[in-house]
Amino acid sequence: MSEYFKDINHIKFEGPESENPLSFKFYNEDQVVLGKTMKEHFRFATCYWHTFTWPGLDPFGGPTLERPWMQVGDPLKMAEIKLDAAFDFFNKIKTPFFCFHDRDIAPEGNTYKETKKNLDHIVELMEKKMEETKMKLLWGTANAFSHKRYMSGASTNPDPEVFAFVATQVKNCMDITKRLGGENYVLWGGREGYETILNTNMKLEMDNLSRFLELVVDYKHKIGFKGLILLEPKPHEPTKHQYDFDAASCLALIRKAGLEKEVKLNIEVNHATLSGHNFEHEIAYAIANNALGSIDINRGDTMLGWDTDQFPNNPADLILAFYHIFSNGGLKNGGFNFDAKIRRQSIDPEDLFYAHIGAMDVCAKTLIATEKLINEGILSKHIDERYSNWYKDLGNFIHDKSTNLEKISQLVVENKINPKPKSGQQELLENILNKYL
Ligand SMILES: [Mn+2]
Repeated sequence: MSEYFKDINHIKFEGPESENPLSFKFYNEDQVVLGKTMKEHFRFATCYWHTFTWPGLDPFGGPTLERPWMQVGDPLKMAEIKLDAAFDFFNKIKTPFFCFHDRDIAPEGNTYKETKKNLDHIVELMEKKMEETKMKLLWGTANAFSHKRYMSGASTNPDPEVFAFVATQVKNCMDITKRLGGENYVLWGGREGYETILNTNMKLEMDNLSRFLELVVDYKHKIGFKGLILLEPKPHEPTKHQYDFDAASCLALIRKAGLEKEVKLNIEVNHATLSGHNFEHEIAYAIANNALGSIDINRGDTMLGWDTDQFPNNPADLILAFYHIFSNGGLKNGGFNFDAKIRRQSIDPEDLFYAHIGAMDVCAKTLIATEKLINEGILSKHIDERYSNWYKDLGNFIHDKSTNLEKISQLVVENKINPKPKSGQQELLENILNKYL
């Protein structure tokens, strides 16, 4: 047990009537919903970066979070204290998984060799902690955006030495992820984009990104890593034009590399909203293209134009995405990772617990509503009916490969086809959805 969280006990399900703020009101890990327990459906993960590494900075202010492992001292010793606190937290909050970037868990050294030595040291301790706590790794990833060497991109950098450096970093992080039994490996581009076309060879940068994906998939097979490789869409931030803007742009990159069977997507709520879509759009788009891998669950703020990464707190923001996820069989290798951070004024150890408890409860509440929505089948009935003519004569005729534009035109003239507009009934459906919330 860590010193930092010593006053907090294991969080238990106590039901909606409980007055204990350090208990689950709706998340009951053993409760069966849609044929599986909540624990099996969500495969919740706590993230290492926001929860243990982020010091409370904003663009105008310095650190507000004075964690013991953020004090001045030997960086490796600090990483050990952080590891202790992180595993104590995982164990008490009961997310069965966690996720990390290589730089979250161990400090960067002066040389690559030194960095690797630091990482190996922490990974060895982490392996023991995982064994003790039965905690599992949902995915690992490499931080290829914080260091200044990546200011002009990682695999899309104009300098091939940076490409080689990030390739080495990712190779090492894939090795670690495999060693720790990680279930997936995530590539978040970070700075895979550009600021101005004035100094950018876009074709070469995109070719290099494609080459990078190829190398990563090739290495995955070489080491026998069984998990999925996931690409995480994010628009803007940090670069003005990101090549991995949204699910559609990521799929274009994946298809360019011919890797649609190998690389899937890690969809994040706040990245979806920043791209001008909503969460359900990105989820439905990924599902329609057989590309949904995993989820970073959080929320943005409609009044702030940046990635605020707040914890989810409203079932209405989640239910349509959940409806699509769970009516399509749910996540398999993936999980719900809390890529979310507390506000910088939430400086107490308890605040980290309140944030995760609230988010897990909101997800549980939404899942229960989603079960009803799926089982009562009202939405699916409306959609089936709206598209039903596609499964009849004309729809079959259009899809028949021997049909061509001439034959279609002929049919329209001969049968005097004259389509009549039909209501989309959006307001009716919004009212129906409201009943479940
Ligand atoms: Mn994310």
